[in-house]
Amino acid sequence: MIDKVAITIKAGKGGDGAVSFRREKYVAKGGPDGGDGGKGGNVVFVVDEGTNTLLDYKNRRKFKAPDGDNGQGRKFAGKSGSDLHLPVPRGTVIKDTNTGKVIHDMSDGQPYIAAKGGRGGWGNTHFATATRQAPRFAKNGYEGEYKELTLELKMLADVGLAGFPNVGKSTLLSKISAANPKVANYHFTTLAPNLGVVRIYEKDFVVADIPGLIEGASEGLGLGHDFLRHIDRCRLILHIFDLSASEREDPLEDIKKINAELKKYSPDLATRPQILVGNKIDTGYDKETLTKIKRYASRKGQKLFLMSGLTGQGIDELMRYVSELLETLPPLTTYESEITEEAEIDYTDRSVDIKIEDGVYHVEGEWIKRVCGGVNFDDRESLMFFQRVLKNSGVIEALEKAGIQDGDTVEIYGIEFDFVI
Ligand SMILES: Nc1nc2c(ncn2[C@@H]2O[C@H](COP(=O)(O)OP(=O)(O)OP(=O)(O)O)[C@@H](O)[C@H]2O)c(=O)[nH]1
Ligand SMILES: [Mg+2]
Repeated sequence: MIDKVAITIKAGKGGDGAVSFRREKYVAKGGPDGGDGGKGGNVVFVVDEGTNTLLDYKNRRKFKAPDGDNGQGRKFAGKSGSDLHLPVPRGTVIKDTNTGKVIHDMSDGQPYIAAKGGRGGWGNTHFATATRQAPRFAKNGYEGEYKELTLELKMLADVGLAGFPNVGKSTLLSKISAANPKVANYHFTTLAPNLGVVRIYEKDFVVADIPGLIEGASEGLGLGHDFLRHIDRCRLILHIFDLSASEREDPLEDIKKINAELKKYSPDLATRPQILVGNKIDTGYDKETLTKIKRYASRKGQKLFLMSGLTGQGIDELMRYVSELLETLPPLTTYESEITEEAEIDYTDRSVDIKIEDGVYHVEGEWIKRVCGGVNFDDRESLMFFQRVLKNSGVIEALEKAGIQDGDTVEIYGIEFDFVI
C-alpha cells in the first residue's frame, strides 16, 4: 500500500537571453535585437478525484518541469516551459522531507504550485544605452526551485471504521454505500482503505474502511498501524467488534486492545468521538458479555449499537444516529501550513556584507546573489557590466571602506577577481 512517499521536484530553469544584432541591407551592424529567455515551468500539484492512493509515485520519484527556451534574434522571446502537473488524491498532505513540516494540505481541491519556475534572462536589447549601443551580453535564465517533499495521504472521511480483522468492517461499508470493497472470511482482506458515501435524509457523509488492526500493530504486527493516518482527520470512529465472539474469546478485551492501539498511534485519535458497534448478532451472543460491554460503554460515555452485516438488522438505526451526531461534531481536520512564506526579498535594499578572510574580501547580500545568478561570466562584456553594477550600487565604495587595496582579491558568490583601482 502506497500512501506515503518521498519525492524530489524541480521547476524549470528560465531560458537565457539572446545576444543578437539586427541585420539590414547596407548596414554593417544594426541595433541589438536579442530576445528574452522564456520562463521555466512550475511544478503544480492537482487533485485527481479518481484516485485513492499514491501508487503513481511508487516507481518514479524525481520530477522536473521543462526549462524555458532561450531567446532568439529579432526580439523573439523564448517559449516558456509548460507547467508539470502532478495528480494526487484529495487529502494528500505535502510535507518538507527534511523538517517534517506541513507545506500544504490538498484537501480543498485547488491546484498548488510547489516549485516556481525560474525567470527568463533578458536579451541584449535591454542593455542598450546611449553610450553602449552594441551590448554583447545578455542575462542567463534563473534556476527553477528545487524541493524535497514527502506526500502523505490522509483521506477525507467523516467516519472511520476501526476494529480487528474479519469483524465485518468492509461488509458494513458495502451495505451502507455504493462502495464495493472485497469481503472475505480471512484476515487482512482489506489491504488499502476504501471510501464510501452514505446518504441519509438527503445528507451525505463519507465513511472510510481501513485494514484490520491487531494488538501490537504499533510495533509493526499485522499490517502495522500506519494506515491509521487515513482516519486521522475523521470526525467520528465506528469501533466495530465481533459480539458473537466467533473467532476471538472476549469481545470486551478486544475493544480495550483496539483502543490501546489507537492511543499508541495518536492520543488525539483515542479521544475522538467513538461509537461501539457489536456486529454478527445473527449468530447469537453471550448475554453476560453484552452486560459487561454495556457497563464499559456507559462508563466511557460511549453509545453502543448492535447490528448484523449479514441480515442488515440494526444498520439503519445506526446510520441515522451517525448522521445526526455528525451535525453536532466539528468539521474535518485540515492541516495548516507550518512554513512561513519566505519573506519577500527586498531588492531595493542594496546593502551588502563584507567579510575579510585570509586577505580575501567576501561580498554577500541577497540582492547581489540574484545579480550573480543572472550574469554570464564567460563573457567579457557581461563582466564589465557586472563591474559597473558594483560601482553604481555602492559595492566598490563599501569595499574601499572595508580597507581594500589595489591587487587584493574579491569573492562574490563564487566569482573571484582582483581589485583594480
Ligand atoms: N454471520 C455474520 N457474518 C458476517 C457479518 N458481517 C460480516 N460477516 C462475515 O465476516 C467475514 C469478514 O467480513 P469483512 O467485511 O471482510 O471483514 P473486515 O472487518 O473488513 O476484515 P478485514 O478487511 O480482513 O479486516 C466475511 O466472511 C463476512 O461475510 C455478520 O453480521 N454476520
Ligand atoms: Mg475489510
